[in-house]
Amino acid sequence: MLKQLADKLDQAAANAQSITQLSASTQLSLHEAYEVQKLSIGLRLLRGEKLVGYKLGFTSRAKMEQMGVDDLIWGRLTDTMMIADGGQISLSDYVHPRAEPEIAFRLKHPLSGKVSKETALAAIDAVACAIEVIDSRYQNFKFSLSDVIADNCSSTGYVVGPWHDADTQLDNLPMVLKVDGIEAQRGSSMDILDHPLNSLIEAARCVAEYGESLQPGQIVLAGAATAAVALAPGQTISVEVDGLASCQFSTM
Ligand code: OOG
Repeated sequence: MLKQLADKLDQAAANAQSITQLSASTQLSLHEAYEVQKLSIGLRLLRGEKLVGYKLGFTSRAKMEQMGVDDLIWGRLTDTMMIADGGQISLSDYVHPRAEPEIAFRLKHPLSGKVSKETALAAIDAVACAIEVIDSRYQNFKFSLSDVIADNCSSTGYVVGPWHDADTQLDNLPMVLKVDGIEAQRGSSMDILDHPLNSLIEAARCVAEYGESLQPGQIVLAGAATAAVALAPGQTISVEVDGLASCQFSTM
């Protein structure tokens, strides 16, 4: 049964077609929802995609309020989800995409389970500003917690800006998402679990609950600092974070 749900979500993502929420007909526990996510991403890996990291979701109040959900969630990132900084995406590949301003970590040491701030800091290779493109496979971008977990937490694409040294300070940095150069959302790195490093610590703990670990070379997206912005064709979306080089992409 979980395999069928994984197939359904994989097909919906591959064909950019929305489906009815799984919760309309099936009550999944959170554990089962993570199993569906794993099976569904497993299909992508079987087709040759590579696991390149993880993302956290609902790490800020703004996102929890926008989506009416209040629990931390995590999903998987694959290589084909990467959008080049300055690149262009075609909205025909998406159902109803939205963009969010984020912070990305690249790791140089493995991390798994309960780790201290010092251990997490020592595992960071580099940090960057990032934009996540989320796209729910569910009609009207509406879901329950188990629905969104099964749907890989709406992960679809991400842009990472130029990398900076691991010791770049990330306390309370203003973060702005612009559409065509005009501010659309403003937040602070502090809006992400009080500090984005806490997202990395949470990511290590969350994946370990499911027998996985963060690996050297992998990327972790810390979660959006603000609500997400719906995309339309012909836009340029940029994210500016004080002290970090910015990144952007455009839509067609
Ligand atoms: C779920 C993904 C949330 C974030 O950064 O909070 C997320 C969604 O809103 O569709 O990526």
